[in-house]
Amino acid sequence: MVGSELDQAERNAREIPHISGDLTKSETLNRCGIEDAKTMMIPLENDSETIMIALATRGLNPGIKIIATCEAREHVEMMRGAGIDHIISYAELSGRLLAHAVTEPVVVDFIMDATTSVEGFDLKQIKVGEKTRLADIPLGAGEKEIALYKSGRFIFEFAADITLDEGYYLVVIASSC
Ligand SMILES: [Ca+2]
Repeated sequence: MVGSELDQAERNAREIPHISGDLTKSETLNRCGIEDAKTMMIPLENDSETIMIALATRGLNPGIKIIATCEAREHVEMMRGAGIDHIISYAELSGRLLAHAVTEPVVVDFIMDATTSVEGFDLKQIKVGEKTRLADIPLGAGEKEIALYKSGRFIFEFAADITLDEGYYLVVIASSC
């Protein structure tokens, strides 16, 4: 993780390797070993800065996975063009939540809870590394699989004794209550 505004204490607490610095400077990108990195997260509020950093990052590491936030919906396509793999659009997200809040406020509460690990329940993913029976994948106390995912599709109907090939993911809900 790299960023000038990341909460250092939180990063330390979670033991996530991190470097602080100006992302628009190649010195920072080099210092964080961008050429060997697997993932780049760009949580900036300035879309043009995000695009600049993504282009610089992609140039230094063609195989890296880039995740970024997007402030303006009309920049999403541009960000895709800049090689950003996963774009989180606040405008799109808040628009959807607002629309849902009118008719389905419980669903909005569910999404809000799911997106913060501080309280309530949590959602997590488990990657299936090799052919495994679903029943043999160990889950913690209070954890339950709610969906399977493969090749861009979620599967909600599946047998408890299904055998999963490599490439599947489990979406797991973790609740302490
Ligand atoms: Ca939560």
